[in-house]
Amino acid sequence: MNKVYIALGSNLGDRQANLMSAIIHLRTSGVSVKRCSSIWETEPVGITDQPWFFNAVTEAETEMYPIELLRLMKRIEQAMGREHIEVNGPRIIDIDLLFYGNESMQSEDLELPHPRLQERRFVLQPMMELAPDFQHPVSGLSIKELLGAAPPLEMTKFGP
Ligand code: PH2
Ligand code: MG
Ligand code: MG
Repeated sequence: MNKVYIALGSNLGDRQANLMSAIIHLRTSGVSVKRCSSIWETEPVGITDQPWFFNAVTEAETEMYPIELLRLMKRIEQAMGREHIEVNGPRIIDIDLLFYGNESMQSEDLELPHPRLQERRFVLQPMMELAPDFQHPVSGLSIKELLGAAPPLEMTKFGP
């Protein structure tokens, strides 16, 4: 089994239901989701003129190869009705592979670890709840250290 960290984001429709639905899709397709972070409501990064996001990170196990997992994640996005109108624009659901064990790879379709995670407090903060000491396989820095160095972002924990 391979341990993976998957980031979820939504800023259209019922954002909480969309995150839950993505987890159910993963679970029924060979991805054993073990633990989930809190949901965080986060200021949009990049295109700032769009609704705030709900973001969460899950820890999961799978027998799938990275590229199979990526294709599954894209299929789930499609099945949930995601439309690609604008790069980094509003979306019902975004499912991103952050880490696949300690794998590091670069292909046309997939880069591991996720190339922009160090800049993104909206993935580092939720992952901090699950695995603060997990080390980035290339830089060797822990999630805690990466979070300490990440640019500031408005975000609050959603729910109790
Ligand atoms: N995803 C992006 C771009 N900007 N901002 C926030 N707060 N959360 C996201 O999930 C997000 C983003 C591209 O995938
Ligand atoms: Mg993304
Ligand atoms: Mg994506």
